[in-house]
Amino acid sequence: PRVDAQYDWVSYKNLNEINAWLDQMAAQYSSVASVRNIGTTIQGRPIRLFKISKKSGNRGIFVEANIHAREWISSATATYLINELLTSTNPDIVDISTNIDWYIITNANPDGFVFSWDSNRNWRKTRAPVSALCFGVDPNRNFAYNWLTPDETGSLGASTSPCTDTYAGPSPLSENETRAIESVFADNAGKFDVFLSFHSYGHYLLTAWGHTRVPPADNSMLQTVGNAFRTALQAVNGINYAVGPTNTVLYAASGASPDHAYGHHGIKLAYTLEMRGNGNYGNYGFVLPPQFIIPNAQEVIAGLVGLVRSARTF
Ligand code: ING
Ligand code: ZN
Repeated sequence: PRVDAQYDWVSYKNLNEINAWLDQMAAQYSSVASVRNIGTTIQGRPIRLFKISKKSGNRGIFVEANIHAREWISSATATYLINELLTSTNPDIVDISTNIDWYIITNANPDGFVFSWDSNRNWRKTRAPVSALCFGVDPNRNFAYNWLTPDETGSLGASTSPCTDTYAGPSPLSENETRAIESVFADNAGKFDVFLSFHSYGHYLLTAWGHTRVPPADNSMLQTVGNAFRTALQAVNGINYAVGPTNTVLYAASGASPDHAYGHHGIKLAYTLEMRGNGNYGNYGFVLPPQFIIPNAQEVIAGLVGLVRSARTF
């Protein structure tokens, strides 16, 4: 099958367009790429994992994007990354696509994403009915490792109130979306050296921990590898990402996926990327104009090349 000439990174694509494109790419590159369902949302939509493996025996990088519905740049960057990994002839990209297996969830929260297109552009959570009047669990507060655990200052960074934007859910991994991601960790134990959670916005590369201010055991490695990402990203368009532990650099948050990847599954190089949406390049927040999709993706991918290069020294 021919890749749809309509698909580009000039405009944001809706869920149907993204899914059709993932199908086309998996078909066109079927010797190295595949897409499969890892779960189903409460509204019946598939949660999909795109996998790229060009060589047997590779270790892997796991990317989760758009777990927060309104952060559209995160899935646009994930599809751009897939396209680069499958089509680029740049030696740095060929290296990371050939010698690393990539597991990429472009849309970790499909129900919320559709709601953000059709009803409320500022929607963050899932669309699970959670009380008489409210919808949505914050999937990035629903992971199991130190779920709903306060930090040293007493800050939870999550809520027990169903109507708030950081509602942690009734129990750890209560949601289909978080269980789907958990199944990828569980089914591929020992496979991943790096876990990346794509968000916007703020120009941050955030490390463990979110749930405590105590630095993680691997803090110096996380910082060194993160600084390599920052340097490589900044070289492209000049943006300067801040690198450091989530709780001290940004804010307290328990039940987020990187804490779970690191604390529960032992994936040391677990990071949150907060991409464009503020600063010198315009204070757009979550509604980043589409002409910034390509520059954002290009600088993030350059950052990832730097991150991989540094990670290989450990
Ligand atoms: N920011 C992240 C959030 O979930 C974060 C920040 C990352 C918190 C990792 C905890 C752990 O709130 C956005 N923009 O969603
Ligand atoms: Zn987010």
